[in-house]
Amino acid sequence: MMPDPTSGNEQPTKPTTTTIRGACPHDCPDTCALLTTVQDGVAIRVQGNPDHRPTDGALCTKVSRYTERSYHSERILQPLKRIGPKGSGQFQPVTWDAALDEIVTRLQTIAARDPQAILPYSYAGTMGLVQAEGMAARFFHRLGASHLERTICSAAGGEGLMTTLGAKVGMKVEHFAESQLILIWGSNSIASNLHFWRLAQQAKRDGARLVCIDPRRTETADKCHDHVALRPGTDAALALALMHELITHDWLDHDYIERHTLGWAALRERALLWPPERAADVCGVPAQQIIDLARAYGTTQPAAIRLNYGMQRVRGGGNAARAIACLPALVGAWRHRAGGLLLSSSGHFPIDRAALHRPDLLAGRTPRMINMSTIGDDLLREASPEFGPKIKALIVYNSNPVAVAPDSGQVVRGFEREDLFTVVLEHFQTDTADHADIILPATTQLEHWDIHASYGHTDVLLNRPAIAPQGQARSNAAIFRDLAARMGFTEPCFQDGDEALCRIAFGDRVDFQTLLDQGYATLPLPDAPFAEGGFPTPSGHCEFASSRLAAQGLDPLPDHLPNHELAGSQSAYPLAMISPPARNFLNSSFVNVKSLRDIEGEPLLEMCADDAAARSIQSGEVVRVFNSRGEHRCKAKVSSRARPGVVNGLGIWWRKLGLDGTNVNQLTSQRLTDLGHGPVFYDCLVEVEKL
Ligand SMILES: Nc1nc2c(c(=O)[nH]1)N[C@H]1C(S)=C(S)[C@@H](COP(=O)(O)OP(=O)(O)OC[C@H]3O[C@@H](n4cnc5c(=O)[nH]c(N)nc54)[C@H](O)[C@@H]3O)O[C@H]1N2
Ligand SMILES: Nc1nc2c(c(=O)[nH]1)N[C@H]1C(S)=C(S)[C@@H](COP(=O)(O)OP(=O)(O)OC[C@H]3O[C@@H](n4cnc5c(=O)[nH]c(N)nc54)[C@H](O)[C@@H]3O)O[C@H]1N2
Ligand SMILES: [Mo]
Repeated sequence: MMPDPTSGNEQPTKPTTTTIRGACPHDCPDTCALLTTVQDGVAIRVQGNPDHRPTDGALCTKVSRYTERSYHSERILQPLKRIGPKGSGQFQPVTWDAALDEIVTRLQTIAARDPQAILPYSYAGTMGLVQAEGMAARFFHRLGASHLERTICSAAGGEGLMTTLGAKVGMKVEHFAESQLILIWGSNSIASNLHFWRLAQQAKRDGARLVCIDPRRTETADKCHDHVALRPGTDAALALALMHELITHDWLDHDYIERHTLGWAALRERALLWPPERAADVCGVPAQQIIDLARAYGTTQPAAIRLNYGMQRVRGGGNAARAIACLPALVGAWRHRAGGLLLSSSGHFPIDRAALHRPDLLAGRTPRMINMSTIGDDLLREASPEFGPKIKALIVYNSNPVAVAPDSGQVVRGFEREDLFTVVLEHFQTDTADHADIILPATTQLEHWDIHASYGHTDVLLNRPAIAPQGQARSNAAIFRDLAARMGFTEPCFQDGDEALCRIAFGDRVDFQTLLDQGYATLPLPDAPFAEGGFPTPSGHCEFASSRLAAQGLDPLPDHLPNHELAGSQSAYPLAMISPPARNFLNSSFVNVKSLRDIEGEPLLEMCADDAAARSIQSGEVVRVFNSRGEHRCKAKVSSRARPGVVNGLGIWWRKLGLDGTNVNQLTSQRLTDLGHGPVFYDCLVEVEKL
């Protein structure tokens, strides 16, 4: 649907030129407001909206190239049907009717025996509430398909935060500009949270101290005053040692602790087990650095923590987030609007999920849950009473699991199953699409309606289509509407159009006219949400000790849980590998945009000089990175960005663009985190050798 030219959204600059307000769809905390310039029906430029405060007129390099992605010569513009073996990438065009008919016939046959043999697989290719699960959830609920447990990104940290603070809420991002001390913890903000970084720089200019806590010396670490280069998976030990120092020096806000926290005596006892020397051993950093950091945190106000998900992709990720989330209450940082912590702001948004997703269509059924982070094993599982039916059909949208899910050797074996019917809704022929039986062409953000919450700021954004759908592309919501009609689902909710779904997402909790008029709407929220306590936990306090966890037989207090795969002199795989995001990619999106791929170059493994020398490896040489799960070949880069004992393989490359048709996930494991059933991408031991 094209925008209504009478709506007032367009500002004609030349007779044929319009500017359309939209939202960046990508999985990033910044959720930018976009202005797309359209000339004669062609989008010629995408810019950040200067009126939208969090965006402030600036976009990252990737998204400023969004037109290059949308008009890419390799866009899938018509439905395709597989003609070669699975994974070969050989397809031929078919009509929409033929594609949809085949899908419906296959799904109906499978559903007649047990609809739970059908599994949706989706994540955050678009974060839009409509093109993500808007119509899809309705479709799969009505069908009675298996539920997907969407854990792949933030489940452990999210669960940790919810346990301690009560919800995925925290500081307003704009107030970081006024902080005097900012801990940038598990976040390469310059790469993955650029608009926060601008605020941190403003604080720095006004005298704030910036501390980066990250195993990798990132470009963000380069620009902070201090860098704590701890071993992956040791953040809880660091947080407990910080508490130890706060306690022994009495840098505590006793009044805040007394009135607004729960479980202080027990936490105090736990923290006193963690003198800095003990944590220094575990974290692999000097004890003095921990002592200095504690002094800074204990004696500077306002002090703010920008926590990000990089620290929770390890066995103890949930506990680490819990421990860190205790810190602001101990020093009373929440009293100030520029103090406290932000991991995610997503819990602030009043999304009407019942109206949007219509769980009532389940009609009392409770389908089994399949964890997206163990898709490799689960695709290969036979039917059993515990597991339920074998997975017979997979509908993938907004995700590229063959590249991004852990243990990809196993994932590929699953996707190669000849008896698995796989449909992939995509823009491009990704590693996952290569394994489809049918590929359906999806619209991009320039071509469809959507509405967005954010996990980094607190504004709702509306995305209007700027151009007509390219080729025969249809929006995800339209595709699920078409499928529903052919399946014979007659409930009126399957008639809702994309714009109507935008209105349903928040109902009257957000003023839709404001969204139409300015493209965004700011949620009315207090500046310092917990200045007077009032945490959204069951007790209303910041819960150092959690009775909910105790009731599940878990430790009520946060603790340091060592990695599943802990480096030790006896291990055949002595190096810890982390695989954080590359700056110019967004997970595996944009890897095929040539101008961005040219900046990133090729898949590389960063190693420190000592680890490289011990293996006679020099920069530019091809290495074999391996463990018991598989091997991945790429070039080595000897770099001070890697700390001793840790190698960094920046992600997430398309497998087919790698030297040997693999990427880093060939090495990662399907084990899960302590809380939230999340993946442990950065809890992964490897060995490296020269080829
Ligand atoms: N350019 C770009 N931006 C992105 C993404 C992208 O792929 N590219 N991904 C998006 C996604 S999906 C998400 S979830 C968000 C957040 O994305 P995150 O994946 O959290 O991304 P980063 O902010 O880069 O944080 C990862 C940082 O954590 C560090 N790290 C790894 N292990 C540990 C550890 O054990 N402890 C600590 N303290 N640090 C550790 C890594 O070295 C890295 O610098 O960003 C989004 N933004
Ligand atoms: N080794 C390692 N692996 C990781 C991570 C890591 O740090 N290290 N990070 C993990 C994290 S945090 C995340 S969030 C996941 C991300 O994993 P995914 O959510 O799978 O993200 P992408 O790889 O960006 O794939 C999204 C796909 O959706 C498609 N897409 C975008 N918009 C639309 C649309 O409107 N319609 C349709 N049909 N398709 C669309 C894009 O073309 C793209 O191929 O990866 C995880 N994997
Ligand atoms: Mo993510």
